[in-house]
Amino acid sequence: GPDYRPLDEAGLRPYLAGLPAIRDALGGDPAGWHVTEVGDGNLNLVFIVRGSAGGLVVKQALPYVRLVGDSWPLPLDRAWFEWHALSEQARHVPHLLPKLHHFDPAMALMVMEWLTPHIILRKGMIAGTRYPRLAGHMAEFLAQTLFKTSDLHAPAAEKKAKMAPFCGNTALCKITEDLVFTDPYRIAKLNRWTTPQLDGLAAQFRADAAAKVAAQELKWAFLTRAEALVHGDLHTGSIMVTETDSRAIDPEFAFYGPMGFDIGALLANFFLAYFAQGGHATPADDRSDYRSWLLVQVEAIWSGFEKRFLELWRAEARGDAFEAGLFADADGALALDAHRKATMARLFRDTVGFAGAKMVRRILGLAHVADLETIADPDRRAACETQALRLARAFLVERDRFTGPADLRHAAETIYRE
Ligand code: SR1
Ligand code: MG
Repeated sequence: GPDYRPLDEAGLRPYLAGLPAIRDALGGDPAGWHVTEVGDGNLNLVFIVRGSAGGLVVKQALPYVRLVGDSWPLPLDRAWFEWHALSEQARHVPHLLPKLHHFDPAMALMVMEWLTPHIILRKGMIAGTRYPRLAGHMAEFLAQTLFKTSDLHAPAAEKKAKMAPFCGNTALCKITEDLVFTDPYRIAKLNRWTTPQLDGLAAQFRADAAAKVAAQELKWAFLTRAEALVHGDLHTGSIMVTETDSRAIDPEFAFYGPMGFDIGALLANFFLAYFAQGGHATPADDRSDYRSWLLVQVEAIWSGFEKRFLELWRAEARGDAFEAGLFADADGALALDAHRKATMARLFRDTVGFAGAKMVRRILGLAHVADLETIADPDRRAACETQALRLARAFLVERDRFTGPADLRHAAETIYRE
């Protein structure tokens, strides 16, 4: 719109000084505020602004994909989707999100809590840091946000009213539809992999009918199954952590989609980290303890999520799906509970499939992960990526044979050892 202009460090001071509550929160003379641009994601500007009274984060969307440049325009309204997703999630898990202070839709800009001393989880995981509360926090985040925005909890009219605007997040959904579910399985201009050692494997994926059918089946679920408000990009770069605190950030890809997409995205990044750890191993530290910790987290996230989701479903099912009155007798109650467990099993299979798709796209598609990219030796990196792609293919094509997180762990360990 005509009011939009991307801010730089100099432009941010007068802009923020014009917002009385923000000016007070920062404190002191705006000329003395310390401003740094810290965005290291693929799309946006992110500034940390510090004044005498405190610090804040300012995030502003750019009208193009930062990773690629202004040849790839991208709508600014993604800031609207991010703000509204954060606002909805904050109704359910405020303690697992940054606090929100200000939103300017014309500028595609929001002001949020500066999370400090938090770091991006992916960086902590590359360094081999353990986060004892993380799995519990993420299980709670997933269970609460997915259950409470679904037809199990929200009356149909309310859910539809909330969902309607998110149907407009088409540009960001299209990025996922192309980059996650389609491009890695065809010749595409944006595809890249970082060593010629992977040329053969990339060609195999392009010729792999079973993997392509699986990816398209998952894409169809992504396109059609409006189960809940999903974060839409819940990788380990979208989580900020300390040893005791975890916050999910950055839901600009949010829309009403299949629940397994978020859970799968998160678990995929743990498996990528697992194989990448092999590439970061040294003679003094083979990283086996940390690799094992990563797989324990996968089990804890799924198990914690499943337990909490079932608790919520049993205690807070106020939506129009599976109305409690229909199952008031003993037989009905038993049948409903059996169905709840079957639903979790179906959700687990979705999760495994989406995890596979998310792993493939981070190795053969446009946007990669630092866990693997920071392995300097191309032969070692290719070896780790090859292992990750083998597991990803099994997740895609054989997702029905994985019945619980222990199966995932076993499959990852088997491939790592081979
Ligand atoms: C063009 S955007 C590439 C990727 O960055 C974001 O984090 C999403 O994962 C998207 O697919
Ligand atoms: Mg992001």
